[in-house]
Amino acid sequence: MANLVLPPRWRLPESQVTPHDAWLNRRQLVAALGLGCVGAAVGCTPGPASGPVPERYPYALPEFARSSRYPGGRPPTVEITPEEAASAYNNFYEFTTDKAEVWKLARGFQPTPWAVEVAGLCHKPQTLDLETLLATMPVEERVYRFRCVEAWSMVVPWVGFPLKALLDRVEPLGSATHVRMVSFADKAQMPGVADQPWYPWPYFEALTLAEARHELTLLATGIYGHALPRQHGAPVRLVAPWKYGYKQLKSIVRIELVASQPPTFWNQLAADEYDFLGNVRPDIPHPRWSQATDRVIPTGERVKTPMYNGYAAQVAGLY
Ligand SMILES: Nc1nc2c(c(=O)[nH]1)N[C@H]1C(S)=C(S)[C@@H](COP(=O)(O)O)O[C@H]1N2
Ligand SMILES: [Mo]
Repeated sequence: MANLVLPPRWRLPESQVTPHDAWLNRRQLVAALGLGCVGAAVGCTPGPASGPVPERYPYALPEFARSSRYPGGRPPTVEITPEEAASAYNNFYEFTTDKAEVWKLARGFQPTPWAVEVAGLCHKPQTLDLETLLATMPVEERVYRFRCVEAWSMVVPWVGFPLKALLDRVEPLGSATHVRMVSFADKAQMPGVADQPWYPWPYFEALTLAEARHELTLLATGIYGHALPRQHGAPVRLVAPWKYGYKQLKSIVRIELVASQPPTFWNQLAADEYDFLGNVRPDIPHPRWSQATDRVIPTGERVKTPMYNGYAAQVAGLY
């Protein structure tokens, strides 16, 4: 993809970078480049044999998606969270509320075959299977800072496509104002759904149509240069990096254009703790803790949380 040009505005600010020689160690670099998967189109295994990186990814990204790196190379100085750390510290309540256990309990989840239904207020409602999405959507890599409302953060190399590309395809009606999205939920495959019946499954979230069409908003189908492991929301999940993690729902099965602000999972459960917008605002404390700083995974270092998680220049115009 030599002609793929990623505007530098997606790059993380200088304040979050480290000198080049302090970047990924070789083991992480091998994993990040997907070298552990060379030549294997289906059921490829990652480089590191030990640790919580799953033995097998649930599906393969097309070769072009796995190799669509930044032209001239990924920004070399960004300190990307080691994959072993990101894939072993997850929020995915459909499996468990224990972040360190999600990857283990997710092993029984079968994310293929998969289809996403795009419906509601649009001219061309349609259901797209995973293969069609991967083959026809403009998949690229984006390194984004990720911030959970619980005040921890990571830096993640997502592989995905702009949600706008999918919305353009169904041609929203002029009356559509919001995009409602729904996650998969199955008691048989997801022990957290079976064990926590008090939650209003399936998980549901929403963006305004303007947020959904924003250039930063992705549907991720991969991470670290390969398919999304189950614990990260295989095979397709939302990424909106200026918002808290709870907005970024996983394992999406339905996307619906609607004409008013719909209820959302955490906002419905506790509106005073999880507002609809879920924007990263270090100046607005959560009722039970400050949002001014966050804990970097896995080092535990405390850093100041930037306004809109570092994307103020891109999204301030939305608000
Ligand atoms: N379906 C679903 N999506 C979800 C969640 C969830 O419990 N279920 N948790 C959210 C929260 S709170 C966070 S912080 C992120 C975590 O994403 P990660 O585990 O891929 O880092 O997923 C979000 N998406
Ligand atoms: Mo979160």
